[in-house]
Amino acid sequence: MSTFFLACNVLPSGEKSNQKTQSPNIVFIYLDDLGYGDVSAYGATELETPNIDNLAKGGVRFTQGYASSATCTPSRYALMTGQYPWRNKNAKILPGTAPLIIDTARMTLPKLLRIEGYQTALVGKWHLGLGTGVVDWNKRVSPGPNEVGFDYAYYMAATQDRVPTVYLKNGYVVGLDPEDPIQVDYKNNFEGEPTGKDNPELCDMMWHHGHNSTIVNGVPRIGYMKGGESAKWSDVDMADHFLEKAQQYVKSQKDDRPFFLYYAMQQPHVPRTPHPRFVGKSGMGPRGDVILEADWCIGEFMKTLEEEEFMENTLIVFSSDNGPVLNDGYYDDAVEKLGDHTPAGPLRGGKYSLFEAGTRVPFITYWKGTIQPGVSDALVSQLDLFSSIASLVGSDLEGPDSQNLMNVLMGESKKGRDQLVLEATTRTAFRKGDWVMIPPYKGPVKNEKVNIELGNSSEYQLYNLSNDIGQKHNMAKEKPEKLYEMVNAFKKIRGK
Ligand code: NG6
Ligand code: CA
Repeated sequence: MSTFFLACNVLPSGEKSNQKTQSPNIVFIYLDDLGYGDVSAYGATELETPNIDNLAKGGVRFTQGYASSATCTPSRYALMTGQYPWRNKNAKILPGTAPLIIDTARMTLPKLLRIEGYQTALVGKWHLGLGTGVVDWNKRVSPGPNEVGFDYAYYMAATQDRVPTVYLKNGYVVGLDPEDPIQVDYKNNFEGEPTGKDNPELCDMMWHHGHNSTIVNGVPRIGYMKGGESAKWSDVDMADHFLEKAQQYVKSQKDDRPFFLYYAMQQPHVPRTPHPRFVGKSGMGPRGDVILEADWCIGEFMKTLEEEEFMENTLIVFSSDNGPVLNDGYYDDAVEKLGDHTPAGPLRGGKYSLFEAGTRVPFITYWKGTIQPGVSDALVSQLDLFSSIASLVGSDLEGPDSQNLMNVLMGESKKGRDQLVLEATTRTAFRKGDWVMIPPYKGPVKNEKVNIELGNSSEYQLYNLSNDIGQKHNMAKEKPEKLYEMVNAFKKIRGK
C-alpha cells in the first residue's frame, strides 16, 4: 500500500510530497568574501554568528575546505561547471557588462539536477556575465542563469559595487520604467552625470581606490550608468530582499519534485551597507555588521525550511567564494574598527592571495537527521560539489576536475582529495598532502591598497601546513626533493 502511495505521490492533502522522494532538496548558502576566521564556529571570538554556528554544530565543519579561487567569478565558475577556473581564460573578475562566460552548451550543476528531476533556482549574486557582448538592459538580457540551468533566477548581475545597480528576474530588469531606459558603460561616462571622482560632495561613502564612477544611493560605483531610476536597488534592503526571495521560493515548493536553491548572499563584500537594524551591532563597523546581518538572514531562512517541513530532507552546503579583505576600495572603518578580530583566522593572506586565506574558507555541510555532526580535516574543494552532488542524486555525470567526495561531505569518510590546484587572479599554486608549493611569480609581494600579501616571490615557496598553518617557514631550500616532487605533480595537471 505504502509503495503505491509513494509511486503515485498520492499523499494526504497538505503534506509536502517531496518529503517522501528519494533525492533531497539541496541548498547552497554562499557568502561573498567571508573569511576563515569570520565565523565563531571557526574560532572568531570578537563576533558571534549563532546561526552559522548551528549549521556547524549540527553538520560537518570542514577545517580544510577550499573555494576554487581567491576571487569571485572563478570560484562561481568552478561551482557551476566542476572545472578548474584557470582552464577558462575568461574566468576572472568581470565588469557588469561582461558576456556570460559559461558556454550554454556545457553541462552545469543546475542542468544536471534538472535532468534528475529537480527544480532549480538562483537567488543573489551572479557575476558570471550576461548576454553575448553588447547588452541592452531594456530588453531580456540573455543568455544568463536561465540558459545555464536555473528555472528561476532573481539576481544582481555582478557585484554591489558595479553597475547596473538593479535586480534582474529571469533576464528582465525588475521595476524598470520603459520611459526611463537604462544605459550602462564601463569606459565612458554619460554627459552631465556626476561621478565619485568629480562629485565627492554627493557621496555618503567615500571611495579609497577604484569605485569613483557613477554614484547610486550615495555610493560611488565601478562603471557608469544612466536612467533606470525606478529599478535601482536599495543597498540597505538588499539582504532582506534576497532573503525574502529565497523564502518565497522555498514556500512555493508544492509539487513532488525536489529543489536546488543557490542562495548567493552579498555579504560582506563592499560596499557594506547593513540595514539600519544592524548598524553598530558588531562594534566593528559595517563589515562586522553585515556579517551579523548575513547570520541573521541564515537563521530566518532556516526557520522557513523548518516551517515548511523541509529540514530533514534538505542538504545544506555553506561556504564563501573567497577569503576576506578589509579595505576593498571604500573608507568604511573595516580597518579602523577591526579591534582584535582576525578575519583570516590563523591563515596568511586574504582575498586575491595565493596564501591559504585566499581560498581556505568556512565550509559546512548540514542535513538534519542524516549527517552526523562532526569536524573533518579532509581536504575538500567547492570544485568537488559538482561530481559529489551528481552522485548523490544518482547521476553518472562528472565535472572535468571535480571529484566525487560525497561520502566525505556526508561525514562518512575522512579521505578527501590528495591534491588541489589553488588559484588567485589567474596565478596558481599546488596543494598535495599537507604541503603547498607556490611557484615564483613576478608582481608585488603585497597589494598595498588592500594590504594583503599576494603570495608573489621570485623564489619557490614550500610550506608544510600540518605544522605551519600560517605559512611562515619556507621549506623550499631545506626540502629540495619535496619541492621537486610537488613541482612535477603540479606540472602534470597544469601542463607547463
Ligand atoms: C576589484 C574591486 C573590488 C572588488 C573585486 C571583485 C577595485 C579597485 N577593486 O577589482 O572592490 O569589487 O574587484 O570582488 O575596483 S569579487 O569578490 O567579486 O571577486
Ligand atoms: Ca567574493
